[in-house]
Amino acid sequence: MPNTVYVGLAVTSARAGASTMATVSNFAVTANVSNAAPTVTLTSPTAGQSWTAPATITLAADASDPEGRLSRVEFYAGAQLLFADNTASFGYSWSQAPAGTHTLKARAIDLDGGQAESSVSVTVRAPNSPPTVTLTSPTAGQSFTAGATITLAANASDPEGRMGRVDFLINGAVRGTSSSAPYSAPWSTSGTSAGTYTIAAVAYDADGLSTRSSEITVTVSAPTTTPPRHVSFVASSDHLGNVTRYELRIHQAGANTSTATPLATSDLGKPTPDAQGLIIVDRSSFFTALPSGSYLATVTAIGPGGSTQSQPPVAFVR
Ligand SMILES: [Ca+2]
Ligand SMILES: [Ca+2]
Repeated sequence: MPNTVYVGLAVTSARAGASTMATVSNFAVTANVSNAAPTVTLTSPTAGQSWTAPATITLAADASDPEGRLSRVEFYAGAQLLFADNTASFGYSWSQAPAGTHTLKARAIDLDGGQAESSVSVTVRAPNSPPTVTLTSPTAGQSFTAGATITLAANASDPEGRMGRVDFLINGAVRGTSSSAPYSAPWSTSGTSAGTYTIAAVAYDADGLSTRSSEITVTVSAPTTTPPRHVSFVASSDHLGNVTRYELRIHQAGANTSTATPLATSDLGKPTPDAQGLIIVDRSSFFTALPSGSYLATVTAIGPGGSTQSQPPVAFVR
């Protein structure tokens, strides 16, 4: 409600000759003593938003005054005035925002001394650092037999405490992932070819940085089996009359031993059968020389009239 208040006394004077004429008048103004405060809402950022330093934070506010006498909107970080904007739309881009928790505030001020505030709390994190990682299992130079399950394990941590996951690489390819400490994953070597393998761990933090551990090498060897030593077979019924020698023939498992070409052969000669008609020949060096694998064995009796192969073939593993 407008009131008339006396706020001053104006005196003007004019020199006229030797005398001074003075005019005195009461000076009256009207002022709206029931000024309504402006309203303001900080629309950006939103409460709880976070950045990684150095951050650029966009501040924006909606503000108005019931009397339409808005003066400006001031933006603050804590007590620090960042910017005073006297033109809508009200905003400010705060660059190089330092790490820490900041109370960001918009203060609207009208031309009549009314004001209002709106604030949010946001976080600027320290610049991100990559995680650290050390492969703890297996250890360099360890040997395993194919079929064994090898435990892949690593110690990993992030300076910001924001670990993501650890990947385990075998020969550069991810073969296991662990997303929580203690970081480990099993590596089944069933079906793995014999040879050397490089192993490394890669730790990822939740903010996109990663670190690769140093690499180690382990050896995977073929399953160990004891090779056969002897060949034993029943002598041919033609042993005395028509057989000149016997031949041991080795085929890959699954081969047709009647038609396939043998992988290896060993001339057994013509040993003398025992009292039961059995012939036993030591061929340990021949079996030891075979590559690891699954095989079929037959013995063929050979003579001038032809040859006869033992049936059925005998399976063995080297
Ligand atoms: Ca006002
Ligand atoms: Ca980090």
